[in-house]
Amino acid sequence: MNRALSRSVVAIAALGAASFAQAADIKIGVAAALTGGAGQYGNAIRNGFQLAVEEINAAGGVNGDKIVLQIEDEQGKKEEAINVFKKLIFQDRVLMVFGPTLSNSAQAAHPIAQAAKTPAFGTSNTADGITSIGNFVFRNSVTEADVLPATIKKAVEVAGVKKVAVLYGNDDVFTKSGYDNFKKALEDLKIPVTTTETFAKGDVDFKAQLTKIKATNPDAIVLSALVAEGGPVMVAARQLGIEVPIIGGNGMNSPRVFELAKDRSDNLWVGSPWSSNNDTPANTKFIAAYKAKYNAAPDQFAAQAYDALYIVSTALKGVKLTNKLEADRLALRDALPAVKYTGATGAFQFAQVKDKAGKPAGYDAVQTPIVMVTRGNAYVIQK
Ligand code: MET
Repeated sequence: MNRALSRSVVAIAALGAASFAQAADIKIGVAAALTGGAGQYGNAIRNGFQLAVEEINAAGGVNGDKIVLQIEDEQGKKEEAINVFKKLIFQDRVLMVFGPTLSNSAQAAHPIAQAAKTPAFGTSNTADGITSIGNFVFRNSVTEADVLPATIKKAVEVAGVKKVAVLYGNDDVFTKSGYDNFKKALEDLKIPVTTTETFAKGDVDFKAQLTKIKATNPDAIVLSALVAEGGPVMVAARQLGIEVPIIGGNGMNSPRVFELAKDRSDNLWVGSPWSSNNDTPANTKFIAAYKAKYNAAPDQFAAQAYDALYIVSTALKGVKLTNKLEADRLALRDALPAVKYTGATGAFQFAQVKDKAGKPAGYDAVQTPIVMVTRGNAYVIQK
């Protein structure tokens, strides 16, 4: 039952009683890439949300109200993300929308939420500029700008990387932003680039680029890719006898790498606030609950979605919902920035960013990344 309807039914039942406290549903939208090349990420995200909503509702919901998730597949395509956002916001009249999975789609869909004064909350978007869209846009995914310098620095310290080749996807908002941030981090650390090569979404043959890269004899390959292309890049590099570390961005932090690259998946460096080896009480509880429910290990994307729903439910506990959608959306927006929460991904808080004109806009995550290296089909923390 939707909120408006359930309230009025209760009102009739109460027969004019002065006050009544009756549970209502809080409808929240989730736009995730459940199919297509980004499906690996989107399914982990959906699982994280579903686990969190079960736990939150079992523990009494939000001040007695139950959260109901409406989950839609945006297929990792920006046109679909726009359609799904419109449907959730205008037709289903959800309180807020999580997602979409890719920054490429968020850049297209979040302006719709901003214009409709509906909170949009990314849990996996890491490209620059997403939260600059406006003050209804939030994310708890840590940006490439924050993670990549830490990853490169660690690889330089530990693996003695002195010069690198760069390979990136030049037709996607996230892979392009990863490239921009890698470039800046390399300049800051005065690491020379031997060559810069590109590929496009859907490419399957990377031999030409990797052959050029091999000829420049780099100490590492810096790779800004989504896993659908990044997994095959790793296989092709190792097949060509390139054994140097591969330094990846957020797209390469997915167990899908192990499915795609199998025994060619070692020596991949990534950074993230979340690690399966981080044995804090909140993370240990999350991993055990996830395994019990799905009979599979969670990943970073599941962890971020799981924490994101707790962040929103923490904000909602301080909000008096009025059943007037516009007011409730604004009240949630106003309550979110102050939330501090320690979950599976560690201690979290928001920081406000500016828009292109320098005016205060949306909210990014403040979290410390951990650097990890793949070994034997696992991400191992690199101290
Ligand atoms: N971080 C990616 C993006 O912003 C999406 C998740 S897959 C790494 O597009």
